[in-house]
Amino acid sequence: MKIAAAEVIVTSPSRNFVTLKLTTDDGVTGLGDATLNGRELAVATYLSEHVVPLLIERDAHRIEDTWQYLYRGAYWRRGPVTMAAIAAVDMALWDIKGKVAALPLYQLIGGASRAGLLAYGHASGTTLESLAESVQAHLERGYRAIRVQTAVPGINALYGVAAQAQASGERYDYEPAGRGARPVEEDWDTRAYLRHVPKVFEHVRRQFGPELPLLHDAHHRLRPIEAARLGKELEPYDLFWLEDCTPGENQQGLRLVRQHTTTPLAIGEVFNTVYDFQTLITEQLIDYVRAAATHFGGVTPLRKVMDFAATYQIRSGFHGPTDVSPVGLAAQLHVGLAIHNFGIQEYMEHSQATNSVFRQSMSFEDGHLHPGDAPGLGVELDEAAAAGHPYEPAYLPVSRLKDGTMHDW
Ligand code: CS2
Ligand code: MG
Repeated sequence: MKIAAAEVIVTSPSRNFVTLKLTTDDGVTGLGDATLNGRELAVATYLSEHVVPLLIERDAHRIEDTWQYLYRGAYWRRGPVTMAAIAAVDMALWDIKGKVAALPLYQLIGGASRAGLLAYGHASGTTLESLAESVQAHLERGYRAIRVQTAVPGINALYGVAAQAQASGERYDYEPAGRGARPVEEDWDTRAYLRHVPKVFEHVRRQFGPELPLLHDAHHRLRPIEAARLGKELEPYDLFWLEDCTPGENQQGLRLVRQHTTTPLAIGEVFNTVYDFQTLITEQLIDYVRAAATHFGGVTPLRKVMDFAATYQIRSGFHGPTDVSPVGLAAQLHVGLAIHNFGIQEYMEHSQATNSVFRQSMSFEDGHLHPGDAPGLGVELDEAAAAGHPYEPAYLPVSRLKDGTMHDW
């Protein structure tokens, strides 16, 4: 079974997505997600100019060999553009293999280890009251675990707080920065943030009790000693995890954080390969692997990093924002269902427009996700609908300190 055609499809139903569609010589199709938020066209071009020509005539069954060919065969390895492109090929080949076998992907990689995947949703608010309403709305939707983000007095605009989306009746900001040729600028004040966040969790715990798993994302904004302080001050509120407390590049910095706090740590949504996790896993500096199938080279390496993590009792917490397409989400739902060391799955629901372009077999019931039992990944792309949503430039915001200094993501 040979790869006969490969097509890169860029579509923008609520936000931009890059999808690779492979077709075999006997007409089986497979989809892969190559979406890299804010750099979508770089991956689309990498795929169409440098990968698609290499795929034609290859044996569609040789997933591992194709992965190694694209990874080891390029002199300059790794990086988000390269790894998102390889991810799309890997996912599409797994999708094809599942369709040929007439089995959902999770059956090909060991079968289900659980009935469904505990998912967390994103509650946020500009005030403690609107935050509580958002938590309550998530509970009513069935969520059994909730990420909590709030506005901070002294910071004018803060990423991850869905003020506009709530006003317009949508559950989330599908594109927090909105569309445009340049990123919106937000501000940041670490001391104001550190003063406010523990009070927020005190409030939420008092109102919603001790059982509900609560999570928080610091979006890489802190220095190690600041993250250590935040983790320590959040200990009374028993967080499920504190995410991206520091930028992941400074891996030694996590040693300092770990020395001071028992709040569980999750890192890795911007990581591209197992090497980015090597120190964090072997030194047990994190508790959850945040990789996304889409930015980590696909299903094949995601399973491998989770086996590596399992030997250190580290669990999964795969990245599931709306900029991971339904195809990428499906890939990680299959992996999460099959592996033993699943932890939790992030779930930011896609918009109706996105769901009308990508038809999914997955379900969300009683706080748990399941990838469904359609063969392969279980996602179909409506190409006519996709064509009705052309690409538009869109960027995440950037943040600056009060004196104008650019701050970390
Ligand atoms: C966030 C993401 O879901 C998360 O944890 O950090 O919304 C992230 O900011 C975006 O995926 C960036 O594209
Ligand atoms: Mg995050």
